[in-house]
Amino acid sequence: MTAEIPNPRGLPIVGNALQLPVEGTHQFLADLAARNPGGIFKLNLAGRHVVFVYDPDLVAEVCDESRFVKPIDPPLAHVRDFAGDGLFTARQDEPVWGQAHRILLPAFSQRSMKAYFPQMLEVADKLVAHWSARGAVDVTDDMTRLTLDTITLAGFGQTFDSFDQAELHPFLQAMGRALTEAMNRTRQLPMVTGLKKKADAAYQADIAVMQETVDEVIRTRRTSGVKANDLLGLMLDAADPVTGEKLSDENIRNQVLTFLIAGHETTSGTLSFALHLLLRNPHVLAQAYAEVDRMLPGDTVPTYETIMKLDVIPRILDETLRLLSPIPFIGLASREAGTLGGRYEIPARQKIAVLLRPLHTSSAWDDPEAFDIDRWLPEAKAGHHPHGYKPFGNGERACIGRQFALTEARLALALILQRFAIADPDGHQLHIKQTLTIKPEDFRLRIRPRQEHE
Ligand code: MNH
Repeated sequence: MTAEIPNPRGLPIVGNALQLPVEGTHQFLADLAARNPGGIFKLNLAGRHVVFVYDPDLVAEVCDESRFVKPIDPPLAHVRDFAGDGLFTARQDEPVWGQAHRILLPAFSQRSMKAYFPQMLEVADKLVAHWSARGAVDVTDDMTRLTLDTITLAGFGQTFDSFDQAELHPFLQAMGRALTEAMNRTRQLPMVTGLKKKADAAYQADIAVMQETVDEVIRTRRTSGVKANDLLGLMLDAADPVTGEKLSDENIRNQVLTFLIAGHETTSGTLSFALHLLLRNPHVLAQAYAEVDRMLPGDTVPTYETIMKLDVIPRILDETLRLLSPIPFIGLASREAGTLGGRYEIPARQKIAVLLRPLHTSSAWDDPEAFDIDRWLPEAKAGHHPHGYKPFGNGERACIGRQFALTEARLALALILQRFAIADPDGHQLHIKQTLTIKPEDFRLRIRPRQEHE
């Protein structure tokens, strides 16, 4: 028996595209998911038919890499305007994806995380120093300073000194606008995009700003003569063990730009969301303080080993990534025609979007809306649906920076809680800003040094 995939009604030609709000697309899709409890629906977005899935059994099917592959469709096809054939936006059939993946993998081994730790600590200390001089802070901006400086220092051996600047780095402003434009273009008919000359001029200018930043990073390393084993060192010098080829200059530029974006944006969102959720869940915050006081009493300097032994803080991060995953969806496409769930017929090259929040709060979870870090205890984890949680994506195209992000985020949270009492006296209302990823907007926090008051 075959069945129709539920399809909320749209207008002719543009289909459902006009129903997609500019801001809050993730909320619109989450609302549709709530109204379609079967875990699947489809939309016609200006002629692109997309099937949205969030039932964990259906997600298990689309995560089968023999049947589905990551396509570079909008919005990623637009992100490719500036990230080119870097890892994130390379097509699966481009040989350079495999070459770069094999060349860069050693930069993300456990050994490398240990090697990056002093740099991660150096930047986290700057955040602490910055906060120590203040009573109120803009959380999302400072988390962005932290994560951007961490990837540039650990990955490329350079620093943007973001905590010394009142404004966020020009790279970030250009990136934010370019990502927003990439999302706008996803919602427009190509004809409309072609008519918007001013938007295109601004887009090209922002891309140029990002590329100049990247070229400067590469030039600085090349002229320094430094031979380092970090991310940039591997990009410049290492050969692919399989083909023996090195990355081209053009591809290195795309990789550096990719890592400058992918290497900070989502980690910054995760840390901001974690602080938001801790303030909403004081009993968990108390557990986190207790852990920090036990493992890092006084102003003990954290070591890599201590950070790896933390238990409460990592579970806070796991649970934050479940409820507020900074990447709202991952895109896939069917290799061949077939059926989903044994009853929904799909053609070859069908575009699929896995909606992460609806997946992460499906009925496969107990009390799905509760912020409960105990679901990440080893005994409880054994009962999870194997495809119910995908904050880092799937398969070969899953996040290469996962351990980097988690190590950096554990350290940052531990240091913040070691040093500061945090409060949001006005009860922060979560406003989410969406570009390609989501982050809290206007999230301000009251902080005071802990030692003096306790
Ligand atoms: Mn990351 C791919 C989530 C941190 C570098 N990342 C992905 C994907 C998700 C993701 C989801 C898959 C996207 C897709 O299927 O289209 N990443 C995260 C999250 C965090 C994160 C939630 C932080 C928390 N990512 C990082 C960090 C780095 C990084 C830190 C680099 C240091 N991520 C990447 C790269 C890819 C990627 C590179 C593309 C990998 C590939 O396709 O080969």
